[in-house]
Amino acid sequence: MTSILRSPQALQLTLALIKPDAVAHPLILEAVHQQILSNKFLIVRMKELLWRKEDCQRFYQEHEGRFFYQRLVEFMASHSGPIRAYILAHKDAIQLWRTLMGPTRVFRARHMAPDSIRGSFGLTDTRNTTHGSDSVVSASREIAAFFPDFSEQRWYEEEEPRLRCGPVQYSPEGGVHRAAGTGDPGPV
Ligand code: 3AN
Repeated sequence: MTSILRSPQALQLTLALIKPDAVAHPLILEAVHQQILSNKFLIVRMKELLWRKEDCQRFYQEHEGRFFYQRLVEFMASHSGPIRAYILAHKDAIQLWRTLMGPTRVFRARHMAPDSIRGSFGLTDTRNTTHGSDSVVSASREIAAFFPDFSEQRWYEEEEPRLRCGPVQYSPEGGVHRAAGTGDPGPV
């Protein structure tokens, strides 16, 4: 695996997913997007996609054999509708996004973190609105699974220093942040 040199101050990346039930609901989708913006994440990439069953199986491989695995894979696959994937950057992206999501189990989320995303919008333990990477290693693997053309190494060399030092512009049309005033046409 390629090792990536990061300065101590570097922005951290995480993969965030909005699950099909929430993407299908425009008000929930917008509320989650606004939470991302109001918590000062930088949206590095964003896309909506239909997920093939084989991709879901690979992604959730670590849960194979658990009682909820089949249900989870079926739910995330394309017949439930599109999912939205984000690469988010923040100094503490992984932990911050997981805190905003709240606990995995919805009854816990409702009781222990009622204002969290899952506490507010989660329907069941499977339909729990969002996903977030749980470590730096998972984040790299999950980002590569959803954004195969994205080079983390190149991003840390070229985009991260400009985004970290600012100024940064948010484009509501594209739904992503860019370093401002560089003439950068944006990610390719
Ligand atoms: P998280 O998404 O909070 O990191 P993981 O990675 O342990 O949780 O689980 C992946 C997904 O599997 C969860 N988002 C949830 O939909 C489902 N899941 C996990 N644990 C359970 C459970 N005990 N019952 C039902 N579904 C579960």
